[in-house]
Amino acid sequence: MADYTKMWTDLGLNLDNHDALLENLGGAYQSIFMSQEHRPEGMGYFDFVMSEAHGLRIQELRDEQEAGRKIIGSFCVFVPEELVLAAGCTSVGLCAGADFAQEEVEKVLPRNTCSLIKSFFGFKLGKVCPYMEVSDLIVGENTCDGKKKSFEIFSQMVPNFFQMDLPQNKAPMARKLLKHEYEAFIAKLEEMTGKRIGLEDLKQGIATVNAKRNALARLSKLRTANPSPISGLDALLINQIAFLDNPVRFTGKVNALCDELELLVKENKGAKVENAPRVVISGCPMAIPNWKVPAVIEATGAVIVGEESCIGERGQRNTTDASADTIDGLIDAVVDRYFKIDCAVFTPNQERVEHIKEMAKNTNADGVIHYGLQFCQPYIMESFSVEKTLEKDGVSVLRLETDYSQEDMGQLSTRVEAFVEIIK
Ligand code: BJ8
Repeated sequence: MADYTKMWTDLGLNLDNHDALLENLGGAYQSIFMSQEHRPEGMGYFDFVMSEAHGLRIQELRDEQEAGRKIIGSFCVFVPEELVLAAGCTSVGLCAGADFAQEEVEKVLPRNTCSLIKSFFGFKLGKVCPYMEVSDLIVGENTCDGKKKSFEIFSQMVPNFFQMDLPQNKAPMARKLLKHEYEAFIAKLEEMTGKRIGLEDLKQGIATVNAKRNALARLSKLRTANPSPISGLDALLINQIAFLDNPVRFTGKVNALCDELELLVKENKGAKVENAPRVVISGCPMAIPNWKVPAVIEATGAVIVGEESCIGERGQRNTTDASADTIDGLIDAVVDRYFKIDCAVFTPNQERVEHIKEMAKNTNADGVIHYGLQFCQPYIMESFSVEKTLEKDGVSVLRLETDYSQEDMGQLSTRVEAFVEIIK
């Protein structure tokens, strides 16, 4: 990586903390990703993006800012990238997947807060996240109690914050609320840019995001092959990078990788041996660099064939209908697409269990591992009915509850190994 010290200093990062984070991240990446065998050549691009995630990509975002674009940071797949792009802005994901500055965090948040929330607070307090610092606007959402209450505190730590309310059920009134909130978000974006979003802008925003989702759907489909042509770790990495990279370039690279994977499938070549135990992971999102559980699973020789997660299928499935010829019609189409997301903050949420069943069937999975972050009530509570429903259908389920620390690695490995033994 080139020397980005000046850029990081200008962004207000704490250089010592930041160096420590990059060193840890680099070490974890080498041992988890680069040690894998049979990686497709197309992963080279994604390795490069990761190596430059705090360098070249941030430089690109700053160049975009100089050219007049605004950078919009967010923490949830309910914040529509289509609208951000239509406003001539760029969207970046801010969820973090590692513990940082935990002592400082526990001065402002209760200890029994999920790791995902503690992590983005730690990245802010430790001044180590260039994406947060480069963002012109940060969007928080009212989803789980942890997020909505912690955003009350977080919003005081950043210069420009926008709170989006979100429904908690799928009733017609709830859809109206979602539309209202998306219109308020559009108004905020227009106020920031000083420009009205036009019909063609919105059509283009939808087309760009649809193309990205279609490429990721193509990748998901290729993983249904036996042997799967790509490891679950690499597929997760691509889904994580989807929140950071330029969407058009990213789509091109995912499609190029899929071309290569199609050839591997034809040649019966896989990331793991044929008939390796196949697992679907379901539950809380896994943000960079949260690779702990997938690494434990694939170290057993099993292959992860799908992620029922917002960094994965739940966040990326379904495209937006771009056929309307009015702005209001297109906003309705955006609302319809997002209203289908079956996050566990919704109640009732039977659709999610049905989706997990469907994914397990379509990917020929031998079992489902439910991943819940400690203190995440929505997903951990829902994991009981997921387990019950799937097991009634003959699908084995392992429920894991963990955090971002490495302390439970031994226990996790033992439980996962035992589960893989059962399903193989
Ligand atoms: S749409 S999953 S991205 S809210 S792990 S912070 S739920 S206590 S992240 Fe999410 Fe949007 Fe839903 Fe998806 Fe709360 Fe649970 Fe923590 Fe979580």
